[in-house]
Amino acid sequence: MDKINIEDLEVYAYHGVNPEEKAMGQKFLISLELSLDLEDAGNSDDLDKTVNYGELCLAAEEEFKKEKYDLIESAAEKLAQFILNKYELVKSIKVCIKKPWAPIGRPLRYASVEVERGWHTAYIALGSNLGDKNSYLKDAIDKIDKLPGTIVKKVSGMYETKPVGYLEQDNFLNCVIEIKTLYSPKKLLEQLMIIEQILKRERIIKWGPRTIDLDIIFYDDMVISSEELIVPHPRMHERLFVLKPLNDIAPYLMHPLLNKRIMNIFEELSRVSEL
Ligand code: PH2
Ligand code: MG
Ligand code: MG
Repeated sequence: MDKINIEDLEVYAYHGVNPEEKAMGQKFLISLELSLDLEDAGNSDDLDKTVNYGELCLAAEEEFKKEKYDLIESAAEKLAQFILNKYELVKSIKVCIKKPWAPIGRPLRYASVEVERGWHTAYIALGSNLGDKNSYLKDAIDKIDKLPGTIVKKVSGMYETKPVGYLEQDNFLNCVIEIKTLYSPKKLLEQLMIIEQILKRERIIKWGPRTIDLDIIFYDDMVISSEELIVPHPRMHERLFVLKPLNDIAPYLMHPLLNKRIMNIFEELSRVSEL
């Protein structure tokens, strides 16, 4: 991917654990590596098709001085999020913060941190079979879109489906959304669980009635097998209530473990079962 680099932009700011650092301030050096596609800008010679590095430096400096953090980790994290949110063209960014006057009582060239952050694409399956199902789904989508650093890009149709697994319960309403997010898989899961709590999800019976269920189906083409989270969702390929809405918005998407496209997995399962 193409890059725009800023090296060692000098900014006077007030980050530090020691009270003197917050009172007196000190010099910081900010380096930025933006990953974005520069081909259109290069061929058209049009500043609107790229990021103006002059404006970028001024905006980064203003953002960096806005707060006083204890840690340069926090300053780097916030700066990365700020730039990714401000410049739509930027796919990912490395932020390096150097502290050449770090007050450790020993001479050093600098202490520094570097973080790399970027946009990810995730698919979330939503289901509801209690109360006003339609408005639970709409509310959940709205709350996901309002999460910081998260944008709902596509929403499938809403499908009424028969319960799968535990059968003695009302029909479900299901849909799938595509999002762009800055959250890691673990943080995204945490945020989705908070939204489930806000929408009064109670976990009583496994696979039983729920006002809202939010499941991460895919996260980029990542394969995750941790205790809290399994991605791709381990049962998605057996469930028409996921595949049908997913096929609306991402028919050509590849399942990274089955090595098949959604349209083919959907078609094969449709032939042997009904929604
Ligand atoms: N979710 C389940 C179990 N069974 N059946 C349908 N039709 N829709 C669901 O969303 C669903 C289900 C566990 O999450
Ligand atoms: Mg589920
Ligand atoms: Mg769930």
